[in-house]
Amino acid sequence: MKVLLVATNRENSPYPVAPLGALCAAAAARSAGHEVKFLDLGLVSAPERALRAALAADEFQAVAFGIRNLDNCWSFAPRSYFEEVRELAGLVRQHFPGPLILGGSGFSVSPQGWIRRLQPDCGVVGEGERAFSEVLNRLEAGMSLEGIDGVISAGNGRSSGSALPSKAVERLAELPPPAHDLCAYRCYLRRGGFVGVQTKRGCPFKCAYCIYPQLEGRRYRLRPPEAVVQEIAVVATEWKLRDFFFVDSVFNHPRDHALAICRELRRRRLRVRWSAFCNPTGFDAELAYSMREGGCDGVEFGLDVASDKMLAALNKPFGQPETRTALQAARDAGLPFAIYLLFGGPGETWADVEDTQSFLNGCATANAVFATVGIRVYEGTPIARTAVDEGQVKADHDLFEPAYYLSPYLAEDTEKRLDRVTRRRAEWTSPADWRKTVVRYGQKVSVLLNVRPQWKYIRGYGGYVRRVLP
Ligand code: B12
Ligand code: SF4
Repeated sequence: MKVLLVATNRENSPYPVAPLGALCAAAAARSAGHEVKFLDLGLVSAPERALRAALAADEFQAVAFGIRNLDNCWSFAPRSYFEEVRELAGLVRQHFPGPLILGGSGFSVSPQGWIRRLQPDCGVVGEGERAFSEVLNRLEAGMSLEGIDGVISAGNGRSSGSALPSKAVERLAELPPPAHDLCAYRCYLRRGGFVGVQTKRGCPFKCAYCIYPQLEGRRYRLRPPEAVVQEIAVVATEWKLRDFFFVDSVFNHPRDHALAICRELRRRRLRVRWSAFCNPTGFDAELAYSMREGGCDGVEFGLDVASDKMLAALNKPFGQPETRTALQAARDAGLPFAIYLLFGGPGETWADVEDTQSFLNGCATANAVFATVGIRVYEGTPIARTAVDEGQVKADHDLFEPAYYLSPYLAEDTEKRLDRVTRRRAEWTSPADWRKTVVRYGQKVSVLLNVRPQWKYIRGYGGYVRRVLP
C-alpha cells in the first residue's frame, strides 16, 4: 500500500535532528513491499501547507506520524510539542479518510496519553520496524489491527492492546538499514545537525529517572560493527557527508563493541568525524585513543552528578574513580569533551551540588559543563514512585503533561543559585546562560561557520558565553 510517513519534529535546539527513527520505520515498510512517501516537516517553513499539499498530491491508503519529542524535558523553560502535532492530526482527519498511525519515542514515552487525546487508528509503542510493517500489511489485507505486538489499536473511540513496547527484534542485523536516501541531510548538516547512526539498542543500567531502557529494552542488542561502518561508508561516499553522531544511549558500553566499531572505522579509513554520548563505565585510555583514531572529534559525557551521595541516589552505574579515569583518558587522547549534569535528585542539597563541582575541579577539565536542574518524571521509573511518595506528583497525575522532580532542598531560588555555582568555573554553563537570545544567535552564526557544536572548539565555554555574549 502507499503510505505517507510524516516526520513531525520541528525542534531546532540544540540543532535540528534528522528523523532517524522515522527513517527506520520507512525502511521496514519499504522492505515489506509498501510504497513510502516521506514528508519531513523538520525543515519546511509552513508545515501545514506542506502536509496539505502532500495529501492532495497523491492517493494514500494510510498516513503515519513519526513523533520524536513530546516535550523538551526542561523544567526551567518547559515546552510541549503536543499542540503542533494535534493541529497536524486535525488536518489529516479533515483531508484524509483513511487510517492514521502514530509512532516514535515521543509517542512511546506516554502512548495512552496520545491515544486518548488524538484518537488515531493505532499507535506503535517502542521499536517500530516489525510492528509498523505488520500494521500496514493488515490494513492492506483489510484485517483488524488488534493483537499486534506493541500496537495499541484505537478504532471506534476505544483502545485495545498493551501500552508495552513491542518485543525487541533479537538480531538487529535482520532489519534493513535506515532509509537515509529519504532524508535531506545536507539541510540538517548546514544547520548544525548530523547523520545519526545506531551501533546497538538497549541499556542494562537502572538509573533512577531514565526511560531509555523502557524505550530500547534492558538488554543490549548489538549490530555487527561491519554493518554499522558499512552504513556510514554508504552515506559518506554516496552523498559525501562527513558528520555523524552515534545515537546510542551509551556509546562506550559494552566496551568491546565500542572498540570494535572504532577499529573498523579506522580500518576502512573513512574521512568522517563523529561524536557520541558516553558514560565513564569502562572508559579508559585504550578506548579513548581508539575513538580518536576512528574519527571521534568530541565526547558528550552524561554524568548527571559526581558526588558519591548523588551517584548512589540516582543509581548511576559508575563512581568517582571511573569518572576521573574517563575524563583523564579523553583529555590525554586529545578528545574535546563536554559534561552534562542533572541536579535536583532525591535528597540533593546545595552542598552536594558543590561537592560535584569540587570533585570535577580535581579532574581533567571539560571544554564545557552543561548544568541543569529538575528531572522529568516518566511513567514506570523509580523516580516516579519517589515523586508520588514525597507528594511532588499526584498518584493519578497524567505524565503526558510533564512533571519534574526537584529535591526540596534545592527548591528555593533554584536558577539563581545554580547560576551562582556555575559562575565559579569558566567551563560551567547553566540555563541562565542558554536562555539569552544573543547566545542562541551566536550559536547560529557558529553553525554557519561550520564550528559545530561550539563547545568542541572553545575551552571554558561557559566563561566564553558570559564574556563574549553577555
Ligand atoms: C541521541 C538523542 C539525542 C541527540 C540527537 C543526536 C542526533 N544528531 O541525532 C541530541 C542530544 C541532539 C538530542 C536532543 C534532544 N532530545 Co534526544 N534523544 C536521543 C536518544 C538517546 C536517541 C534518539 C535516537 O536517534 N534513537 C534511535 C532511533 C532509531 O530510535 P527512535 O527514534 O526511538 O525510533 C524507533 C521507534 O521510536 C520507532 N519509530 C520512530 N519513528 C516512527 C514513526 C512511525 C510511523 C512508527 C510506526 C514508528 C516509529 O521505530 C524506530 C526504530 O525502532 C533518545 C533516547 C532513546 N534512547 O531513545 C533521546 C530522546 C528522543 N530525546 C528526547 C528529547 C526530549 C530531546 C530534546 C528535546 C532535549 C532538549 N531539551 O534539548 C532535544 C531535541 C532535539 C531536536 N532538535 O529534536 C526525548 C524525547 C521524549 C520526550 N520527553 O519528548 C528522548 C526519548 C530522551 C528522554 N529525555 O527521554 N537527543
Ligand atoms: S541514564 Fe544512561 S546509563 Fe543510565 S539507564 Fe539511562 S541510558 Fe542507561
